[in-house]
Amino acid sequence: AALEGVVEYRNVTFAYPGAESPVLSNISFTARPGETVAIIGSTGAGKTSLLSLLPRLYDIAEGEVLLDGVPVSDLDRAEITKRVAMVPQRPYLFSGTIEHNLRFGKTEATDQELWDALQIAQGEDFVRAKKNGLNARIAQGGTNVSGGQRQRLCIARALVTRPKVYLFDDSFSALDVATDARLRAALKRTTADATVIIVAQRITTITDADQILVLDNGRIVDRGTHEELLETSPTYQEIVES
Ligand code: DUT
Ligand code: MG
Repeated sequence: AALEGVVEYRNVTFAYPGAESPVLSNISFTARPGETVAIIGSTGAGKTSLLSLLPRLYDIAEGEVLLDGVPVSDLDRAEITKRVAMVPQRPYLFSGTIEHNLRFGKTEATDQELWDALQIAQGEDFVRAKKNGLNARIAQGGTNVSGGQRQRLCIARALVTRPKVYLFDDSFSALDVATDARLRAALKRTTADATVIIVAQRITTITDADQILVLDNGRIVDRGTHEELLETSPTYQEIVES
């Protein structure tokens, strides 16, 4: 089983180039196909930094990030992006049509696949409402769509690539509670066999995760399910109550 999408971080310590102290220290966890691992923690805790190491946006000095048992430092980025889709915290759209934006990275997708992805991402209605549909134009940086629409288009873009691993960096924060719930229910069906790592602010987004990692100041201070952490983790309790 070479291409399943097993993610393993093994004792990872990471500092940004030129920085004196690490932003992540001794991070270890495994996320397997069919599992959702959630990462929660205050702003600046290192959540985005942690995700960015899998698609090799940065190389690490200590420890290992493994994809299906292979250190990502031994894989080229094109190989990684075939298996791993990351929806960034600040989703980026470029000047062009909605279709161009959705096909980015997967040019051979059919229109039906684009509409299916939009339906799951709860973006179908607003694209259908546009006069030109998939051919409607997006301005540079996506300034002519709302923040929530931008997030949904970037989620749809990730779905189109049919990855083994999904990384969602706070991808649901601009959505209202009802849309967030619908989107996650649809995603859950679609990503049932995939590995999902999700950074979230809203606790309801992650209560059903198989494992929650509580990140504080670059370290995993607690881990477990929602129920376990409610019992054992003061840091988690603080987050839940805030
Ligand atoms: N940092 C840098 N350089 C970068 C990005 C971040 O030095 O290019 C620092 C800022 C911060 C730490 O790394 O002290 C962790 O940042 P990160 O963005 O990983 O934190 P977060 O948990 O994702 O914060 P937020 O909830 O605000 O997204
Ligand atoms: Mg972040």
